[in-house]
Amino acid sequence: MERFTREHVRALYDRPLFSLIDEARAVHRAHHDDGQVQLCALLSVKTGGCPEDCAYCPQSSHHDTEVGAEKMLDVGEVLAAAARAKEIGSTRFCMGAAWREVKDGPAFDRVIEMVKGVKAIGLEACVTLGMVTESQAKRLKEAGLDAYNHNLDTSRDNYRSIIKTRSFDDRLATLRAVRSAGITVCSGGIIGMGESIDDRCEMLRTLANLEPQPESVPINALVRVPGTPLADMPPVDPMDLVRMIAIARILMPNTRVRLSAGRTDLTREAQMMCLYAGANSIFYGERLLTTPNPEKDADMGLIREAGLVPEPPHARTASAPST
Ligand code: SAM
Ligand code: DTB
Ligand code: SF4
Repeated sequence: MERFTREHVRALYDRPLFSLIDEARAVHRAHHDDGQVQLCALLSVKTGGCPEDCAYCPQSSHHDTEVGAEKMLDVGEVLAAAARAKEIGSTRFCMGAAWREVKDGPAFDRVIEMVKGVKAIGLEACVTLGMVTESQAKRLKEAGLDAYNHNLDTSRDNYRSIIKTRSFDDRLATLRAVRSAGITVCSGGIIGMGESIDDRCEMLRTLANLEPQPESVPINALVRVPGTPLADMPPVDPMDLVRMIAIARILMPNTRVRLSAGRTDLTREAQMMCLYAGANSIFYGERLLTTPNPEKDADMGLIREAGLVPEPPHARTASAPST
């Protein structure tokens, strides 16, 4: 039996905004230190040339964007970026590769070295590498990996209108492999791709019905990149983002909800509202994977004005779930 029904989630979406935020806020305060925000750094370790056809993505070889296929970074370059991320206050370092799936061999071996190096620097390590098998996930776990990011992106019904080269079930299978290897799961999605409200609710419902629930859920607003099929989508209404975050918070009380891509298009006030509604993590540092993120000084200002502090390293005790 699934824990949350379609109707349950849709009823949350249709609630008056302030009532929804009030509930999200209460859940947030009951389960988290509401004065802290997690800062995560992102680095693209293998950019562009991806065989998948994800309509939103500038790195797909199916779209003609300014992002070309690049060589994989060296371990040294990645660790220098990780050290800098730590210096400016990030506690988690997430490395992305424009791969459909992990293939055993030298490139994967290099990722393993990157994970070990990031852990040695004293950061949480996260990777997002496309599909993985259980044995590959076990190798990542042995290297010390804390989290694997693999987004559902949209609802099952809407999936094929966004991605044709893989299925929603492929996505779920990778999440299972990651979970059974003992790595924490980071999975979320994107709004602003032309999806319906029901699609948004269904995406959150699938995430919330996972057992156990993901330790972190990134909520991205589409970054509209010229050359992608979704380049001309209308901008996301910031209040829709607030609603998504509030619902994620209510459905997944212990989860880290990350206000992810798209912040450069949001006002300071809209971002604050997202943090108020239950987001307790952001990507921090001037770049996401291939697109800009707010300046670090602007983010420090935002955090300070909201009366928050960056989460210190290893704030959670060993007995609490590592998220
Ligand atoms: N190739 C791997 C995969 O797809 O899982 C890892 C990298 S991929 C770039 C990671 C995630 O970035 C995607 O699942 C998607 O949610 C997000 N993403 C990519 N392009 C985006 C865009 N233009 N706007 C918002 N999010 C985006
Ligand atoms: C996630 O949910 N968002 C991040 C991270 N996980 C890997 C990626 C956002 C990418 C935005 C477009 C780009 O910079 O290429
Ligand atoms: Fe490739 Fe990931 Fe971009 Fe899809 S989202 S095209 S799998 S890099």
